[in-house]
Amino acid sequence: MNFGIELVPNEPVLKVCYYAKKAEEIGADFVWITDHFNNRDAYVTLTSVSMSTNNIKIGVGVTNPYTRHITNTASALLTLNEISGGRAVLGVGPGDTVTFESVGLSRNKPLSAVRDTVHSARMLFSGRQVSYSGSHINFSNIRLPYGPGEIPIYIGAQGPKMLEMAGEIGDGVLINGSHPLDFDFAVSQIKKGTENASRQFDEVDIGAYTCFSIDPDYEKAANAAIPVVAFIVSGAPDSVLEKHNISANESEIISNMIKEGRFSELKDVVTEKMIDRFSITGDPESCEKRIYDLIDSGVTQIVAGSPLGANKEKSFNYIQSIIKNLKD
Ligand code: F42
Repeated sequence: MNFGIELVPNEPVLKVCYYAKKAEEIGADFVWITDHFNNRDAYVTLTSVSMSTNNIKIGVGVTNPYTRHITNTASALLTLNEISGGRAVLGVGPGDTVTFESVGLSRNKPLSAVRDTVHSARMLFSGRQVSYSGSHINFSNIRLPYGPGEIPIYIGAQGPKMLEMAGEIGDGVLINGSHPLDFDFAVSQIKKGTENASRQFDEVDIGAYTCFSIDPDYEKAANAAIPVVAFIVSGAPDSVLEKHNISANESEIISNMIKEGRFSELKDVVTEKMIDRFSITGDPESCEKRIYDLIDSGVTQIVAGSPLGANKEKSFNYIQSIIKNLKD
């Protein structure tokens, strides 16, 4: 069982490094740094994180095939692997459409783009001279001489086809979800993928990339989770809303509030049920119970993501005892 901490570089890099060091100290196995161009750069942050830590695996969680070419991504990962002593991990997904739209990028053929990325990254990581011809990625006679690097590749996935493909070709999968209902389906899709590719199911590390908010005082934990849950509900596809019995109308109201910047009003429309379905929120005991529910659903890596808690510093202490119980 692995435990990861997601850190979003929307605050100064040195602060992110401080929390990454804390993640290592409390026994986490992975620190995942998100990749959005409107936050601080993921690889600059990862480089700094690698210099501030010693053992924890450090992953980009997740990059995409559209804003960065695979040759740049592979070069960054091999460099990170070199300076971190072999701790680099590549997470790749189809990317976030909202940020793409603002720079005129379209998420063309996402499935093939992610598949090409995984295959060509493995070739580039080999350090040999390689060529690749896919439907999204093409290059010839490229050699990254600072390889080889044994760099695991995780796929960020929600959709049925992406999940199945992650089972076929991923070393791991990162699923944005916090509730067992999301994982029953996801795990069966991943299993289908491993069977298609004649792989063992336990070759794939199944990560729950959760919205996590821990505090002995439920109200405080919930208040910290509300903005993140609001973003998740507003961006969730109809199928996901239906699964959790939340109407498209409720989602639209939240979406409009976010667009209009009415953040202080979100607490009136984000319900306790939404918080329950789209986050792990509550006191340490109930958060720990939710983690065990996810493990029962087949999850093998819990990633505690934003906001972590009402008080980030204290959250690490609560998470530490959960990790200790998990590992004992
Ligand atoms: N996105 C970011 O930009 N930055 C991050 O840091 C980030 C972190 C992250 C962590 C975990 C995680 O699960 C997701 C994360 N994301 C992040 C979001 C991620 O990049 C994706 O947006 C998210 O995972 C949603 O992906 P999805 O699996 O739902 O895939 C979408 C594209 C989808 O529609 N998938 C369909 C499916 O069934 O899986 C497949 C669609 C399909 O078949 N497309 C065809 C094809 O060939 O690709 C083309 C169809 C056509 O149009 O012709």
